[in-house]
Amino acid sequence: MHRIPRAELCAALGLTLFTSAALAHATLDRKEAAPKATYRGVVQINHGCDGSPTNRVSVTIPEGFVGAKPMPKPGWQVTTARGAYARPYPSFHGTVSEGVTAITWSGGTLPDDAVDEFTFFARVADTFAPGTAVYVPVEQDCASGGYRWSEIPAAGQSAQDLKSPAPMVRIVAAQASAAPSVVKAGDLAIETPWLRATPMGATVAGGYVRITNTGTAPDTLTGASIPLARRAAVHSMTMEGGVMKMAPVEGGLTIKPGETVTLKPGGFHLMFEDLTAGPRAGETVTGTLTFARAGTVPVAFSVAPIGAQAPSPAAGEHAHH
Ligand SMILES: [Cu+2]
Repeated sequence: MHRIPRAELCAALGLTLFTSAALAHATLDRKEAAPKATYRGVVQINHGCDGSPTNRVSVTIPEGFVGAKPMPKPGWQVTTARGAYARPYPSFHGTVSEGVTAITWSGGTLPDDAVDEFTFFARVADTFAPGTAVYVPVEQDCASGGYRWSEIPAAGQSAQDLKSPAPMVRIVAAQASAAPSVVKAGDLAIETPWLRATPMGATVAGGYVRITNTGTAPDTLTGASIPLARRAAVHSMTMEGGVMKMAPVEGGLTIKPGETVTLKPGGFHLMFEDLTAGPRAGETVTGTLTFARAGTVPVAFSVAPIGAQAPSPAAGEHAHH
């Protein structure tokens, strides 16, 4: 087999094809994170160590990424290190002052000529200014050799100039400004559209939303769309002989004047079918709702974790106890 020395391959790709080291090295799949939202950190390991397979990946959780949790990975043991944060952060239940500071996956084997992903979730604190670059150092150890992806570019320097750059994620503006919580469409007020993240391999996803009819004529929700799904339908869910059954709502779901209809788990819902990819917690998925009178309305669905019974709190909507 023709072999290109790995370091040269990285350099060639980095210089000729990519504005950043997108394919080489250790990278983050999601390069933007919003304050007060869940960030899904997907560390991609793109090669081994000069032919040697990777068998340990350790990720340092940056300050301000709160309540980090690893995603278990078949064939790998996961361990976490905990420590004090530099300052306390608000959480759903008061404040948190310590948590997971590093996550290590070990004991697996990732061949040099394959790629794999190591995933964690964390909540992004509201202490970051938009535009801030946050670095996520990664240690990669192979059967023979290893890398420390921990270099941070100095002012005016490009990550491309570094031999072992730390993966970087850019803080963007809080989601609240990007996706208003109430969308007005004619006489309808559409609130908190959300999806539930799906397990690997799932072919359907549930969608939920609250719709209020402020007008004097009824309207009917007849359909919906997201780019991840080929089809969608409005479903009802009913208990029949102790078994939950769902069925398409013939003709769509009518919202009478003055009425608020809430689509939620266990009740009416949007069923997105033939998924081409699963919605992932923390993402925002743009889509549409279609009504008989109000027409097709663009909406942004937030994605809550698998099995969630309610949408993740949006910015400024912390629960009070
Ligand atoms: Cu359904």
